[in-house]
Amino acid sequence: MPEKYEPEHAPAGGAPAPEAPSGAYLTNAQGTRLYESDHSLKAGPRGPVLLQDHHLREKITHFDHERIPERVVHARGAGAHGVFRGYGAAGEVCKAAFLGRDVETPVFVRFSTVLGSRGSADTVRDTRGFAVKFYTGEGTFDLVGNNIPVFFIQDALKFPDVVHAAKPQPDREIPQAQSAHDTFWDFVSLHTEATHHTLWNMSDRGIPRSYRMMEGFGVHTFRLVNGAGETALAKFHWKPELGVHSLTWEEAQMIGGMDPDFHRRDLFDAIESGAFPAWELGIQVFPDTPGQTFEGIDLLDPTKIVPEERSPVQPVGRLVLNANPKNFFAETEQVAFHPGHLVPGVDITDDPLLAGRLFSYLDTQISRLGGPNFAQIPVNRPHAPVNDMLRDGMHQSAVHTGVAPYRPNSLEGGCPFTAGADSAAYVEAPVRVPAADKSREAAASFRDHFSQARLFWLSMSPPEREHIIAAYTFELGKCDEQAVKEGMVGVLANIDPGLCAQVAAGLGLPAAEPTVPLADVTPSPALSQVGGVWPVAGRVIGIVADPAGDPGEVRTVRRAALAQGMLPLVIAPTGAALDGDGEPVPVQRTFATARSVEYDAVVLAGAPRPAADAGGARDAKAGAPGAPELDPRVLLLVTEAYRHGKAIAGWNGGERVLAAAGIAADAPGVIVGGSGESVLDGLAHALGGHRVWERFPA
Ligand code: HDE
Repeated sequence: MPEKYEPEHAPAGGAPAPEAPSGAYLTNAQGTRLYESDHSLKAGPRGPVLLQDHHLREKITHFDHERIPERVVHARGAGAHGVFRGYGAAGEVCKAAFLGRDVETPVFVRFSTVLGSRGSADTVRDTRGFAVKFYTGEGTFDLVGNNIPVFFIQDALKFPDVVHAAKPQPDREIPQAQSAHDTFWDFVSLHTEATHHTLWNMSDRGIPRSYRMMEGFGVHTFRLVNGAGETALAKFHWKPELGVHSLTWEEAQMIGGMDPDFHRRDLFDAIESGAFPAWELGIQVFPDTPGQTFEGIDLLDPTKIVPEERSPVQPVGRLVLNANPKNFFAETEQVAFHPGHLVPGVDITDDPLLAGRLFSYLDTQISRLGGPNFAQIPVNRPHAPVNDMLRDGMHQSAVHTGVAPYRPNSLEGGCPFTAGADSAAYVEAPVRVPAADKSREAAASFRDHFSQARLFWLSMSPPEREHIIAAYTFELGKCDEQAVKEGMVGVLANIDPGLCAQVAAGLGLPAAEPTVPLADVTPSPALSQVGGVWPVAGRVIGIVADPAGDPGEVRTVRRAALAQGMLPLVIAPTGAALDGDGEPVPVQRTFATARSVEYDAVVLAGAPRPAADAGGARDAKAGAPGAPELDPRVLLLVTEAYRHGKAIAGWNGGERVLAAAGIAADAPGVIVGGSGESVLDGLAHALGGHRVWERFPA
């Protein structure tokens, strides 16, 4: 009989692992029931604790070992389960079964920041990880990508350098989770292949509004193989159905203080409330020519994109995240991705960055997850049957049978057998390796570090450019070393002299002259986030209610929001439900807990006066001479929302708040008067553009 290890699969939706505790009674780890778990075993109530208390020792010892090393990068993350459904549109270029028409594949996705520790804030300016584990019938496929389509470096050998430079400085371990410090800018100003990625970081892409509203990219060019064995080169893209949307820098900073878990909470709450985030998977396909270039763009260079206008992204399937993890540690923390987890139909290229990753991810799991058997952890178990000859090792949980975990063997009748390409074996594409002398050098095309940064800059709309200038000015302004700032100003001149001049002015430095000819590039409108119209389902709407007003109006607008799939949160002075005729309206936020940055749009369904009681604005006694007519926290909320370009509606008295905040009733993205339903329709219209861009630059 062949030896067989049949893993028990964690079904989609994250069913508990078979080992998860169950039963009515508390037991110790050996299953022995406990009669008491609040007091150590002592020699009398005031006597010494006895060493023989196994329950005490077991509980404390296990607790002492509850932590595992955090990921060296991407330590902070959030995960979710979902389903991927293929469209059957990729068959001509890729034989992978999971891309087949209506084939459904369970997935686990982990989003992350890169630089911060496990407990760091979500809304920092950083690249975001976008890692997807497809549990396909042909084995597990991991697409371990980012929300930025290019990378800082072209060669894996430089990865420790860029990470050491970007992580907190080694002497004082600050700053946490951000690049705004000398060592990062020192490195990227000298290592100019980072210019393109750094520009994306300084753009709005570096501060996403939500994991639900990010694009994802495989970054490297992959090689696809079809049923006839023909190959094509391809880049993977994830397109969010809600569109790409970002925070403003002020919002990001405010949220970092008021809700450091903002993105994690946003993802969890959206899934919990049934607003399932969804993406379309697409591929850009290029002929697999020996040069591995497309219209002059080197496809092996991970600092380069191929503009979508020159090679359209072809949709091949849809991902929906529909279940939250049951246990963060078991699933999100222990999930182990690897770019080398490939399935038949998807192969690698000679991108030197990818080569290093193929080594790194296996290696890192061994130290992080404590040994080589991490594939047996429920979230990592393939859903395809496993029949390997890997044996023993730390944390081995399989009971292997048989005597011949080796090949060839006769004792097990030669089993198990290898498969062929016709029976779904993974067969590497027989690609010719170029004959060349060994050397430590990059291809000449890799030396172009600025043309695509310029392409990105020229593709931005005016408000997006303002944001980029502000981001560089802020980050470089946080550096202490003058030489670092000057060096970076020099780099910016090679992207665009206007960008350079404005950042230099903000730093109080002279602008620099370009040191390379400025590339003549055609902008790519697809890179801009401004101008689209997106669904409003799943967007968060703050509804400010006046308990002294008519709760019926609040109820109407809340229902209208729910009917459009939005996530309405009612904000009132206290948590007491709004009572009146009909069903009471639940209150989710109080004026003490609400802050404008949590909402994508605000509805003022009344004009609440300051409440001197019940946790209201105690310093603003209602009715006192000179006291404000409106609750100052509502004024703050609406002023911020306006400044951040959010849609705002006011009726049922809410117009008065707008007037008091100095916001004109006919300002762009402001909706006044009408019924609860019509107000909501107006709001949805303005919200569909993500922000009221006419209000920028502020
Ligand atoms: Fe990673 N990267 N990386 N990376 N990476 C890790 O693997 C590494 C790179 C990415 O949610 C680590 O399991 C090297 C590019 C994501 O668990 C580690 C190089 C891209 C995640 C590692 C790169 C990524 C990681 C840390 C240069 C986008 C989080 C923990 C050769 C295409 C996955 C771990 C998760 C995580 C190494 C470059 C994406 C150390 C050596 C390019 C999304 O193995």
